[in-house]
Amino acid sequence: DKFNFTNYALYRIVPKNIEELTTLHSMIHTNNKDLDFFDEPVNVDGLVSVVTSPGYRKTFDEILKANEIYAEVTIENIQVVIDKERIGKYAHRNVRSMTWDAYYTFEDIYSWLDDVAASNSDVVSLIYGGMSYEGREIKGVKISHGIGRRSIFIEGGIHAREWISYATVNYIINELVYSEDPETQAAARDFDWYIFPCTNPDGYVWTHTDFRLWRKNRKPVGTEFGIDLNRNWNSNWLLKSSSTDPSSNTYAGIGPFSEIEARTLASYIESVADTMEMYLSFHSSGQLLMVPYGNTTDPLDNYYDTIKIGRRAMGSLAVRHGTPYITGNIAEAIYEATGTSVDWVKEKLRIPLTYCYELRDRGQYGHLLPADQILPNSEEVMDSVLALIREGQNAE
Ligand code: VAL
Repeated sequence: DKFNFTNYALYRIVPKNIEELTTLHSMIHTNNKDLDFFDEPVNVDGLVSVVTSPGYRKTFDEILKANEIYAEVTIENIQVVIDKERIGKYAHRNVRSMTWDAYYTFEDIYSWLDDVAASNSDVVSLIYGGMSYEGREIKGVKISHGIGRRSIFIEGGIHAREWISYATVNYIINELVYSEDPETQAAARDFDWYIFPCTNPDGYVWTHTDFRLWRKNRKPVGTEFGIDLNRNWNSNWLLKSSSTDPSSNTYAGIGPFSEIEARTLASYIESVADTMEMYLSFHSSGQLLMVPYGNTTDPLDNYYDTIKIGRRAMGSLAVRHGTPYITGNIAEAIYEATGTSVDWVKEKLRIPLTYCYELRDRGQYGHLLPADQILPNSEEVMDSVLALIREGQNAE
C-alpha cells in the first residue's frame, strides 16, 4: 500500500549561524520517520529542506521557536502536491508518447529506451550498466555515430525520489537522438554517449508503488531497508556525511561497493573509461553544479579549470529562463560527503570533466518538483551540457 503523506509539511530553513545549524543537525538521526531531511544540514547559510510528520510537527515548531530558528513552510500538506504529480502513460512503440510534462514509471522509461534504440538502430544501442538487488537491469543507451570518438557518460537517478533527474536524463537522450538544432546534432555526432537514466531501479519503483520519498536502494538490512548508493563508492568511504545506521538516509553500507548497483555500475564505467572526457551525475535539488571532491574544500586536481568551465556553462544555463546555479566543489557548494560516484570517477578513473548537478529548485518543492517544470528545467540543462562541451574544448 502506498504511504499517505497527508499533512506532512515541507519546511525551508536557512541556518544563520553555527548554533542553529547544530540544533538542526542534532535532529537528523533522532527520529527520521518523523523528520526527513532532503539533504543533511551542514552549512551556515545553506538550504535545508525537511519534511515533518503531522504528529511531530508541533514538537518541531516548538524546537524551532525555542531556538529562534526562522522557518518557512513551503508546502502545508505534501500529499496534495503528490496527488497532483502528473504520471504519463507511455504508449509502446510510439517514441513520441513520452512527453516532457509528466513523470514516467520505471517500466515506461525502459520501454521507451527499447523503442528509441530499435527505431534508431544505426546510432543507438541498448547497454547494461549492471544489476539491482531485486534483479532489475541498469539499462541505458549508447549513442554513437562511428568509431574513434571520445565519450561522455551520464548517470541519473541514483537517488530514487529525485524524479527530475530521471526526466532530465531522458530529455537529454531525446535531444541527442531527435533534435534538429545543429549544435546538439554536432554534440551527438562528435562524442560517444553512455547514458543511464535509472541507476537505482528498485528505489525508483518503490517511489511509485509505496513510498514517494524513498532515496536509497531496497536491500533489507535487519529490520531496515536500503543503502545510500551515493555513499557506497570506494572513495573515502564513510568519511563524511555518511551513516553506519541502516535506518539513516545516508547509510553507507557495510563496506565500499557492498551494493550491487554501485559495484556493477562502477565496473561498467571503468570498462569504458579509456575514451571518457566528461562524466555527469544528476541529482536534485538546490540548483548547484559541483565538482569533486566532497571530503575537502581544497582545490584539488584541475579544480580551477573545471570551476571556470562550470561557471561559464551555468551562465549559458541561465540565459534561457534566468535560473541561477551556483558552482563549487561538493564540500563548498553543498556539504562534505564521501563515497559518491563523482569522487570515485575523478579519483580512480581521472576523468577530467566530472560534474554533479543538483537540479531545480531551491526549496519550494524540493524532490516534489511539479511536472510543468520538467521542460524548462531540461531545456536549460541541455543548454548547459552543450556549453560544458564547448567550454571544455576551448580550455584544451
Ligand atoms: N546531494 C548529493 C548527495 O547527497 C551530493 C552530495 C552529491 O549525495
